[in-house]
Amino acid sequence: MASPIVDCTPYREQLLALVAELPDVPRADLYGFLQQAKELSERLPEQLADALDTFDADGSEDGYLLLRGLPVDEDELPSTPTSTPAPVDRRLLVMEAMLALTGRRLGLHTGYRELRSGTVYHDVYPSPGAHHLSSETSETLLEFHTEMAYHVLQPNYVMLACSRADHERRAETLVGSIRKALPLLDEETRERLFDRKLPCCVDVAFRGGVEDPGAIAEVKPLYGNAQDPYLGYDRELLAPEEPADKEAVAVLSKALDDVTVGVKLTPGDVLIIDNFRTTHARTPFVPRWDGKDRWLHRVYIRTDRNGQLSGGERAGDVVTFSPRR
Ligand SMILES: O=C(O)CCC(=O)C(=O)O
Ligand SMILES: [Fe+2]
Repeated sequence: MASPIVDCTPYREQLLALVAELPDVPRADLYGFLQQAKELSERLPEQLADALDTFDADGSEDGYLLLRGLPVDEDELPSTPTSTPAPVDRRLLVMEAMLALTGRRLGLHTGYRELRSGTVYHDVYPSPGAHHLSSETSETLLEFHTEMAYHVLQPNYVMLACSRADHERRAETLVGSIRKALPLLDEETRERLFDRKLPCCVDVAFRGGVEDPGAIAEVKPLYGNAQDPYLGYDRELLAPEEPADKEAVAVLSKALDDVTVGVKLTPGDVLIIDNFRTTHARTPFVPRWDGKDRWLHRVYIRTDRNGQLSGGERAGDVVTFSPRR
């Protein structure tokens, strides 16, 4: 089985040369920036390009690809942010450039209007008193979720780039892959969950200011090809009602736990999560609020897999919420 880890240390110089051709202030003209990244993504080191193309075409057992040893800002890295979104004039960080170059090889960077003011690049950093469903949590487990499984324009990939790890290097990003979990499911569970719409709540950003709108979406835990299905699984938001559905979701949940793999992101890593075949989580860690806390950069990528694009879209587009039903 192919390793999910691609050692990128041999490509550092070549990648830095591509970074130098990107605009220095990405948010000043994000469309232009991502267009330039698309052109440069044709010149990625061949083995890296092949790994991305293969992952995009076939996915993998693990459901993720980890690019390790990429170039990173070392001395000049600013303090970990304490607010979002980033200032429009913030200079390009090397890890953001990696998300541009490798992400454009895969598809279209997409912003979500209701999330983080519709920005495309998100800083992921701990924040005191974060909502328990938020990526800004730290000392509590961020539970398993398929990113925006309830959104019609659900991203195909979640990409996380690491500029700083947590001080103690404890935080693990967990990935549970349906290709690994499926063999653990009995026939009855598979049949129950396949193509079955279950009530699903949505993240706070998509609640339209209503504290608890309830399960306003419907999500199929398994769908697509019954032999090699897609997964929609959110431990907090999925809200099955019928006893047989609850039971089947519990079996799926256990299987995902049994196959979970943890990745400790370190500076120079880009983690590409196949958001149609996995669910992911993050284990607790202890922030110090000293400007050097854990700092990731996140983008969402859409591709035409499963009809996520209808034609004419551009990288950098911002889409509005429609719940899956
Ligand atoms: O912090 C992490 O490792 C993952 C957080 C997360 O789920 C996300 O940003 O989508
Ligand atoms: Fe996430």
